[in-house]
Amino acid sequence: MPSIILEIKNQIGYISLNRPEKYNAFNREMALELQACLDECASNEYVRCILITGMGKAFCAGQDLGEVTGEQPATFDKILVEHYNPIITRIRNLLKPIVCAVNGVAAGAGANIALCCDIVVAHESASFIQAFSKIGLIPDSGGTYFLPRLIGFQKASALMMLGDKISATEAAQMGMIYKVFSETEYADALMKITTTLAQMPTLAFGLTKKALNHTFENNLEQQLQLEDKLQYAAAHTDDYQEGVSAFIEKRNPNFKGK
Ligand code: LHQ
Repeated sequence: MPSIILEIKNQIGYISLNRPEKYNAFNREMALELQACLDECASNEYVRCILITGMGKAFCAGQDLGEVTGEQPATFDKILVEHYNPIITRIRNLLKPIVCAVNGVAAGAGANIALCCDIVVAHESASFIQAFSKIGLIPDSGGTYFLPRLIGFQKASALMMLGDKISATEAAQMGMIYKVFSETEYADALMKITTTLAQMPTLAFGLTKKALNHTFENNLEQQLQLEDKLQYAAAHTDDYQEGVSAFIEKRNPNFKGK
């Protein structure tokens, strides 16, 4: 079985982390496969929304610790530079909406890969652990970038040092994730979110991601200039024409993602 499953249907790329017996912990093969699947979703014009989730009970337990403790452990340098950093930059630079559905525990790099996605939702049984301190490491995979920006410096700092297990409900309450769904709501909610996104103006989403990717570095003037440039691009899409026409004609828009 592949350690990552990619299924494309109804204009949605479904990416499933698939090492359930290891709680979907990442080894090198799996990290490279995830990068390849993200590339496929980026270049495949049919795909207009991506959903990342985990098979089995867990979402992802981060690095497969067996891989870093064996006879020929992968070097740390290689792991960040070749495995996790390219995953995070791909997710942020992929100009389509990426939903992460956290189905169970998300620990270490697994938590931080989830947190860099555009919309993070969770099953009520999910949890988030900055597990790094428990094994003497620092948070990586963008954790020190995204978590303080999501929940504030103080809470991020505490979670990173204490390695507390945060429930999905707490995560939603502190702004770490978008929403948590009960077992009965979960499947329908995922379907609704992804189907809606896949029918919306895809190019405008890509431009929105570009704007959001710079929001924490730019000053107001720079961000206003960036919005101006990106809005100009959005205004030259077919979907903008369609959106305005549909409004004037009092009908639902039929966006094509072009
Ligand atoms: C695992 C793992 C795992 C292998 C569960 N590996 N098997 C970057 C730079 C370089 C090196 C290191 O890493 C990084 C990035 C990182 O991600 S560092 C953080 C690495 N991850 C962790 O430290 C988390 C380790 N796992 C846990 O703390 C627990 O397993 C959690 C809290 C995720 C789940 O706890 P439980 O629900 O009690 O499940 P469990 O511990 O019984 O695990 C279930 C199975 O999954 C078990 O296998 P077994 O054969 O005994 O049933 C675990 O060995 C396996 N597993 N995480 N990371």
